[in-house]
Amino acid sequence: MKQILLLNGPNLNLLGAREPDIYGTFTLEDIERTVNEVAQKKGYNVTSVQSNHEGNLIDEIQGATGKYEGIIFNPAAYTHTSVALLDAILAIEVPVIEVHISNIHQRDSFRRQSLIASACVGQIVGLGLYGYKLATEALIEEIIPKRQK
Ligand code: CA2
Repeated sequence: MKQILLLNGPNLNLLGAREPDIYGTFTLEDIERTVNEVAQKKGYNVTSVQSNHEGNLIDEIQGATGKYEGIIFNPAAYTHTSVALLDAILAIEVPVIEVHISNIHQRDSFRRQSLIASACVGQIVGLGLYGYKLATEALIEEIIPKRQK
């Protein structure tokens, strides 16, 4: 079966426990289940990785070539700081969709900039859990098939 990588960055393992006004009440497990359900119905398998460590995220991205057809990525706070993640995405051919639960453009000024956005095929913000669902559909229905033409 074709494979997709769902990659979540630092502190997203705390979802559901704190800051529900910003991030909602769903958990990381809910995200992983949702992405899995959508992907499985369309014939894709999902590998889910959450890490609090920048280097682990980079290792996952570097290892994606030949393994995954696409990546759904919420780099959390590293979105706003990591040139290393940008470089890792630029180094692979695998399409990456950037997802944020909150609308980063409505928040603190330092959250308005994404250092990885220019290397991603698209960005979904502010739609909570639904954003992950949309990213899964977009990858499978639109992005991956177009690349294979
Ligand atoms: O909106 C998003 O998805 C973010 O990527 C979430 C990051 C934040 O640094 C980005 O600016 C936007 C933070 C994730 C932390 O998640 C928590 C969840 C519950 C309790 C504490 C943190």
